[in-house]
Amino acid sequence: MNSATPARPHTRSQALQQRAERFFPGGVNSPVRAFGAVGGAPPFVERAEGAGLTDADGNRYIDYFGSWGPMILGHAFPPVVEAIQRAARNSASFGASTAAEADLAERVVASYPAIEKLRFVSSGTEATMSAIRLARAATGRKIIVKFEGCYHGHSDGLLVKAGSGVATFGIPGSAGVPEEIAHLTLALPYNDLAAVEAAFAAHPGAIAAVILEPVVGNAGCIAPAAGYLAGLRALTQKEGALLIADEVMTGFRVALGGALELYGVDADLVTLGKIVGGGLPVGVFGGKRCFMDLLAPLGPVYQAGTLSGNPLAMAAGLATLRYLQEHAAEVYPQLEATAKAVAEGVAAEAARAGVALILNRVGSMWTWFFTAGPVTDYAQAARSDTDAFGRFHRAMMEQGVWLPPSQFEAAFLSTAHGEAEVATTISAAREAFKTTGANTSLM
Ligand code: HOZ
Repeated sequence: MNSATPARPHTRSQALQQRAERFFPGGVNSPVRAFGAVGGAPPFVERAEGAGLTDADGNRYIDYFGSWGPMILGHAFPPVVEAIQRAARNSASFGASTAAEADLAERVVASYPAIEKLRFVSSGTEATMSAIRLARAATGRKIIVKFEGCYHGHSDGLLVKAGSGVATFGIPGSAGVPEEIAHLTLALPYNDLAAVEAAFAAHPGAIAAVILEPVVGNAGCIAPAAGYLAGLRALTQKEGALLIADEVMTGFRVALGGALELYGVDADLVTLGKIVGGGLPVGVFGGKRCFMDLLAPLGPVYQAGTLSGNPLAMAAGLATLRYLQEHAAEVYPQLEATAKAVAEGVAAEAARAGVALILNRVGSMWTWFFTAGPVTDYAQAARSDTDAFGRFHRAMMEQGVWLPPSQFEAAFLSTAHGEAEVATTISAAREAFKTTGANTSLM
């Protein structure tokens, strides 16, 4: 922030936060919203349109977290708004099947050859939890391999060495998860195929599945090394374990067919969420028919949900996927160009200011890590200067640029972000690097 710039008012947001603290632990309904890792009062959002958020004090922000991923077409995208309004006129929920469920499933399957059959649920957590249950039932095995810094929602077995808020707040797993359950999860370093080979050798015939974010978003953005995903695919096939690609964050984001399309790999099960619901609560787990048909009522694996396939959520998802699929040839190159311009533009400002910063980017998701080293796994990400990130975050917020409030979360943008947003963001970063420090590490 320029020293001449008056501080933005935050009184309404602060009052709303105090009120919220009476009702919600930490004043929030999801921990990462509390800004605990970056400091500063979290603004309360009043409305959003396109690339912009407006808070309760009337401050405007360029949004680089996009509801943590779903808002790929920008906020209040008219076809999505109209689809929700049309659906709501017919009632918000039936608890019975509608044609829209198969309409949306058709679009998911069209972009994901790995998915032959699927189930809609209401969150990514439900999707990954159900995929794990299915993998255990299909293999008759108990152990799950995950990777340090990957976050697959908050079900008991998947919180071990997790990313996102678990990494942000430095929580070593979670209280309340019985050891017996945590011991069934092996957390290995990401991008290290030899570690996975060693795990299979140490637990012969006991590993049910390997689950990963094929591009990590929840330790900050980390891309898979060349050959890593194909190596995991070959290894799981050889060992009779299932490969679960958790594309809740990357699905319809890094390409229409997500990371599986981008890197040309297959998986046994895939989980999706965020974009597939167009901003409403939707998760998906799907994959090979032989596994999916183990689910009740066809098979013995139980999974259910009153609001699964909710008509409003299906309508929002359909409007979003229809637009993405019909305009893919323009949308994805545009997202790539805009993300490249803003991510590299800010990195260049850091270099000019002498600030050590590593940019990791895959399409329209990226992270500026405040570290000098490369970041290819969680251990390297964790070496980042999180205090410096916090100062940068606060300086950007004061200039109207809302980044995800943690070093261990990916930034996203939408088709509504354009040259004006890019230019404003780069000049805000220039100011932020000036006022928050100009050495190899910010202050
Ligand atoms: N997967 C999202 C963060 N990486 C979820 C956001 C939240 O935890 O609220």
